Amino acid sequence: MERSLVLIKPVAMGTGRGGAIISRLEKMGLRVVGLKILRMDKALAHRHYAVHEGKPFFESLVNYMTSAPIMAIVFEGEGVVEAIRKEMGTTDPSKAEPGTIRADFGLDIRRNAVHGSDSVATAEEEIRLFFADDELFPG
Ligand code: IDP
Ligand code: MG
Repeated sequence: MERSLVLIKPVAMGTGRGGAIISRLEKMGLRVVGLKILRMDKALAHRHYAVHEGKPFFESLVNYMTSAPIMAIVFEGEGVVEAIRKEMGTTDPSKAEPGTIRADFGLDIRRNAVHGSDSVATAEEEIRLFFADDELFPG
C-alpha cells in the first residue's frame, strides 16, 4: 500500500493544530500507520532536506525545523502521496488554495504548517529517516 510522510512543523505544533491536521487527513480515508513526536537534530534535517542544500533558504529552514518539536506521521492509502499534496496546498500559504491546510494554518513560506512527501519514491526514503520497520503498523 502507498505511504506518505507528513511532518507537522513547529508553527502548527505551537498553535495546537496537530490534531486538527491529522483529523483532516483521516477524514479523507487515510490511515495513520506510524506517529511520533520528536525534535529533529541538524543531521536529520540536513538529510531530510538534502535536495535543497545550497539554496538561499536552506540554513534558515534547517534552523527552523530544529527549533522545536514536530510530529512525524506515516499515512497509508491509495494515492496517498498525491491526495496529501493536494490537501496541503502549495508551498506559500499566501498563494495556497482556500481551504487547504497551508492556507488555513501556515504563517509564511517557511513556516507553512506541514511537510508532505512529493513522490512515492521520496516517501519511502523519508519514512526510513524517521521510522524503524517495527514502529510502523500497516493495515
Ligand atoms: P514543499 O514543502 O511544498 O515540497 P519545497 O520547495 O520542497 O516545498 O521546500 C521545502 C520547504 O522549504 C518548504 O515547505 C518551506 O518550509 C521551505 N521553503 C521553500 N521555499 C522557501 C523560500 O523561498 N523561503 C523560505 N523557505 C522556503
Ligand atoms: Mg518539496
